[in-house]
Amino acid sequence: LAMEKSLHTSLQNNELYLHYQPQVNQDFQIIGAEALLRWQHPDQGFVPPDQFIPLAEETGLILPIGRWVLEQACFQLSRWEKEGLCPENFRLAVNISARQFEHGNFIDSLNEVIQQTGANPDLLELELTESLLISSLESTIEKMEAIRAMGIALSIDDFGTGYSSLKYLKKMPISQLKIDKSFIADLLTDTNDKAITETIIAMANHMKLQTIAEGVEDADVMEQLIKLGCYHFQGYYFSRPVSVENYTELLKVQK
Ligand code: G
Ligand code: G
Ligand code: MN
Ligand code: NA
Repeated sequence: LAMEKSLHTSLQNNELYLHYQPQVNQDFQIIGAEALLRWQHPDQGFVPPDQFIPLAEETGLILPIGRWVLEQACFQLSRWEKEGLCPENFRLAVNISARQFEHGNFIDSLNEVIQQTGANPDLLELELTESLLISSLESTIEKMEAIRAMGIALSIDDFGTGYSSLKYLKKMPISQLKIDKSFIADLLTDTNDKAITETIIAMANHMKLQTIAEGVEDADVMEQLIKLGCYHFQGYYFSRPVSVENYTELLKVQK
């Protein structure tokens, strides 16, 4: 309960901030980033997101917090583009929780943030989890189409760990599947993980969906993914999530 109370005031007290983890192609060029929320608690220090995000979802605080994340990320995206730092086909990915997506105001809120920040929607991507794919199919697809019509891309996060039905996937205006790191960790040694990863990539390629592998921690895994037909990567092998200053520096170095 104390945690809930302090999460409630974390926004006003400027305790939340974003880190950015690079996403790269097979030439190690930065093609994007995932924005990842961080909380520096005044007494408890750093609180990991897998502790406070579920709490934010349960309490509904994910609505104001998620809005703030979207604003921050879009402001930053707008700055990077103005400074000419975004490489071609750059995308900034923002995590959206099911509760946020399903809220009646989500599309309006997204439009407001785009207007307010001057972010280019063509450079923005939303990461959705499979949990929302099981709620009302019709309204989910309608919302997804409205988002796509704005130019924003949609990616399915942690793909393969949730309840996704392939029937739903077929009908959804998705641009990318993000292969969950639990399949990537033992890709070279676990034949089941390899089979699953290979199948996801093959299916995505047939459906003209992009794939990105997360949790890539070494060169051998990257090489195996390339053999399987996945050319976009995120993971500690390339970079941990870093501060906005450090990420901006990486973009400058690449120019
Ligand atoms: O960085 P990592 O420990 O960084 O993040 C843990 C989990 O927290 C990730 O799986 C991610 O889905 C979730 N997460 C991180 N930032 C956000 C955010 O801004 N919004 C939501 N809804 N989830 C986030
Ligand atoms: O939203 P999502 O679950 O995709 O968030 C990505 C999570 O994965 C974050 O917690 C991030 O810190 C973490 N992460 C990113 N790269 C790696 C990696 O190479 N290995 C591991 N174990 N975790 C990673
Ligand atoms: Mn994610
Ligand atoms: Na994930």
